[in-house]
Amino acid sequence: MFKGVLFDLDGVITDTAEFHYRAWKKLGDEIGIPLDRSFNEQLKGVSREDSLTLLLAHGKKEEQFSKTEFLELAKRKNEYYLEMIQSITPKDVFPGILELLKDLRANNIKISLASASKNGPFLLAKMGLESYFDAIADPAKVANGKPAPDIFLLAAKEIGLTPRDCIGIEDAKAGIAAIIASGAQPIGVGRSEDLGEDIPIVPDTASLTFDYLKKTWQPNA
Ligand code: UVW
Repeated sequence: MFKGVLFDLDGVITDTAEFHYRAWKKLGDEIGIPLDRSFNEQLKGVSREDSLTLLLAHGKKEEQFSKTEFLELAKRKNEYYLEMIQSITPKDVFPGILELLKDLRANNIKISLASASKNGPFLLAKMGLESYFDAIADPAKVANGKPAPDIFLLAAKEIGLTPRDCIGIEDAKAGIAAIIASGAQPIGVGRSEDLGEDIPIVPDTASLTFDYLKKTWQPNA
């Protein structure tokens, strides 16, 4: 039986993935790099700075901004995003997530946050979910962002477990790659076309029940 669950946040616990998209789109429009939802798939789960690097490369404008301007653009995007997430409340927690967190706690399964977002603690507080989490891995402490495994390795370590004893839950391609690289067992939320044909996928979080997690767990994997 698994001993821990490592949660991504954006797009798994609540719909912040949509706010990230809108904030990047607003910034992109301002600097002449239109972005659509298909390109946005590449930014999902990826850190703010790495997302901006991808966006500038997408618009072939990587040479156009100095380091200072790059940091200003990243800050501007975060300001747009922060404005959008002020209104988040416990009502915005995705269906099934609160029940899953409660069931995991009732069964002594450790819970850790493995999000690339520096806004993770703020969002968990807004949704009233802080007390369910045994740990929040600090993305500032890891050298490499998703798809590297670092944040999942740290999230497992913070709850005193090895990733092999954990399930990781993600809605993004880079995140699934990071879970697999860490040695944890992945569950994807979304479409197999986006996330991979060879892993357990649920179409939405309502299907993420404790029973489903137990069913997908492969003891000797
Ligand atoms: C991500 O976009 C993942 O991070 P942040 O919320 O820190 O910008």
